[in-house]
Amino acid sequence: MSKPLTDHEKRKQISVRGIAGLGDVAEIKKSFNRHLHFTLVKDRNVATPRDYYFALAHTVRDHLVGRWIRTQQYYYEKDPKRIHYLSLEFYMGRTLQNTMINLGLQNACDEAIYQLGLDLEELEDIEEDAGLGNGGLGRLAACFLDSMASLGLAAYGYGIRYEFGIFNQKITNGWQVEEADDWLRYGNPWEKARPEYMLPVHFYGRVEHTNEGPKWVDTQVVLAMPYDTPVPGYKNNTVNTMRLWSAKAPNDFNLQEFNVGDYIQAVLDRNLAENISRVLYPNDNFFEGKELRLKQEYFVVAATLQDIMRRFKSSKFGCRDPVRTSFEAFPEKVAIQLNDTHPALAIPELMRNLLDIEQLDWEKAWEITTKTCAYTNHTVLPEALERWPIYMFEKLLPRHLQIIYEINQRHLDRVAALYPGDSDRLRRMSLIEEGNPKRINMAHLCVVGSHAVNGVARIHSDIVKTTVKLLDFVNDEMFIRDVAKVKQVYIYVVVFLKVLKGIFCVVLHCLLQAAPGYHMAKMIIKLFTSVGEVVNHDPVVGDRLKVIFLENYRVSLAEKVIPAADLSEQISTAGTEASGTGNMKFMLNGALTIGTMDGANVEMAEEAGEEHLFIFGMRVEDVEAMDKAGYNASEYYERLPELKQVIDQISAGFFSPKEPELFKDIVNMLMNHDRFKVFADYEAYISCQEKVNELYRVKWTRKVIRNIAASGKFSSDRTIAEYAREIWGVEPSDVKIPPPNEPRE
Ligand code: D6G
Repeated sequence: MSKPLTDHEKRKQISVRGIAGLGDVAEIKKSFNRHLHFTLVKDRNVATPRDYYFALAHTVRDHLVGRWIRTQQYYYEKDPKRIHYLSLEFYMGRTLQNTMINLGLQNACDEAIYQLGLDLEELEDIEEDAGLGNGGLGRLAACFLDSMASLGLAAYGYGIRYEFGIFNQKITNGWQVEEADDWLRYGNPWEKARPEYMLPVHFYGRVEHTNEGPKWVDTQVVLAMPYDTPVPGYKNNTVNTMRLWSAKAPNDFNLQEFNVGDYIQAVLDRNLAENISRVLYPNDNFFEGKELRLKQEYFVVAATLQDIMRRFKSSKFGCRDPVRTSFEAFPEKVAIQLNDTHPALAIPELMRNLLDIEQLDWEKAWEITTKTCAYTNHTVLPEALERWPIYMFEKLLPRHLQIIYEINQRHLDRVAALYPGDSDRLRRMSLIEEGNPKRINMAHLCVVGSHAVNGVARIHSDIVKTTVKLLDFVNDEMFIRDVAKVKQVYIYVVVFLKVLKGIFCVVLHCLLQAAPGYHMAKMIIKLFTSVGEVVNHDPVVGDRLKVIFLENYRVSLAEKVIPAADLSEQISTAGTEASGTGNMKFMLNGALTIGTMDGANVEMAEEAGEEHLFIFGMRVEDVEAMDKAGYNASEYYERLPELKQVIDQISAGFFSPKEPELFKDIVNMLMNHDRFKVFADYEAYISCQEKVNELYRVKWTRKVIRNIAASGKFSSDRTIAEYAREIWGVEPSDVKIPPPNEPRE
């Protein structure tokens, strides 16, 4: 019997990475050893695996630097329209492998590391995930940065450099326990701190009315320190920048009039200011309404807009002549894309800059603002919509509140002129919601302040247009006369560059990460693991069926799980999932989908043919009809003996014998107030699963091939090309960056 191949040999055989030049290999080895010595200050006797990872990361990073500097120089020379993607989340995952692939270095690194007696995959596994996101919204932002660079767009990602990203999930006795994600503990070789570009961000204070107009005074200042991460395109020499802001207290923080003499306390209090960028809120699709979160949202927006305006002013089209400041060309040179309402304050902040600092009149400032900003809506679930209490703005952002009031007044004047006497319409369309407390509806602010609004899947765009309160704006021709606001720009999916593994396993798509404190989600995880305990120890099925909860789901785990999956469960009640992102990733990687006609499943079925997916359950119209007629869970419980048995078992403690009442909240929710109406889809789901069973291994692989072949639409490159043309008005690859070391034009 021949010796099994090592991982390195297998990778060489697959040879998907091309042939490494000997010169490249020798250069990488040399650079690796140099970094181990000079950067890590270690020799091979004492170096740890992490030292080797860092030495390799620095080696690969060196290959980015020339291209990065050159790309940025080109942007100043050619002055293309710059695209700014503002997001409170960038779920980047790991960087090393992606960088090697995009620079065409993977084969050479693999060989060099092998010759050094080390293993590339082992080193790759040491890298911490940059977990600066909760899920789909943050991963979307990460994929978009990738695609914008690959398509040669002059793009920037702007966000927050959270010191702690999404928590690490541990499962203890079947329960979720959160641990802090100290991802920067060992340093981050991919980022470059830029203290020289630090900017002030103001909070609190009051508005003073002067002869030159309103002035925001007596504010507290926090500094925003940028950290730049390179974003390489795929083999095109483009390296864009993701700029993440970190909060720093000014050196005189708390040392002025209030704290004279209490130097130690003042230094300790610096933490209060620096807490702004301390931690990512682990809320996916949920609005918590905390003041610290509002500070985060303004912090990123205020720093980013100063940066954008500084670049515009230094551009050819901007205002190099400080006397004849012209912002006419601003929307032709600057696009700002708002990833959900989280950075919505960009709208009043741009207005404030143009009105109070640049001294433009309202009409001009408003025209520039709306032509510059575009908004992507991510959900129609009411609990996720950001509605900030007015009192928080009064205290934290008093000038912005005035501007929002003015935007609202002008907006309602237009509505009133169009629909005289329709006070109910005025109430519905207002940016300010009456009530106790009064609130600002950030989605309304975004729709009114943007030239384009899109959902993340076609069905979602349609739902945003037709059922949400936003309907009032977007269906009104008068309000969309400038630009067609709602466009059907669909979501993306990242192509994970992983070879399909020949493993056949059914991954139960229940990779939940419950936000801490979110009681029901935690209970569901506990139920899941409890069912696993019973099933996995069952004498009959225990060896044939395993229920496994994959702990700490994250980008790097998804890269392994998704290509290994056979069946992808996308089973949201129709109309509730905006798009989904896992659905497309599974499809691209050869899993078949069992799902409802919801989110991107609709377009997946359209591309592959509905017969090649396993579609079941209510359609949006059925759900709407049921909403009108009323949903009664007991009807299904009484009519379907199998369902009744499942619920009775959960209620009676079959899965929690020591604590029979443990899951009573879940049962109560399902029986009495389940707004997702899951029992209504139960029967269809079970019979569809039977179809899945019949087909498994018979005509399965043929369907897999059809699905993969039909999945091209769900590449983020396709989505970004559409955003570029339809929202930002730019052509992909307008700017071509020459290879490094080539003489400049
Ligand atoms: C990145 C790359 C670096 C560049 C810097 C500032 O760190 O080469 O000089 O960004 O770029 P601007 O923010 O001035 O465009």
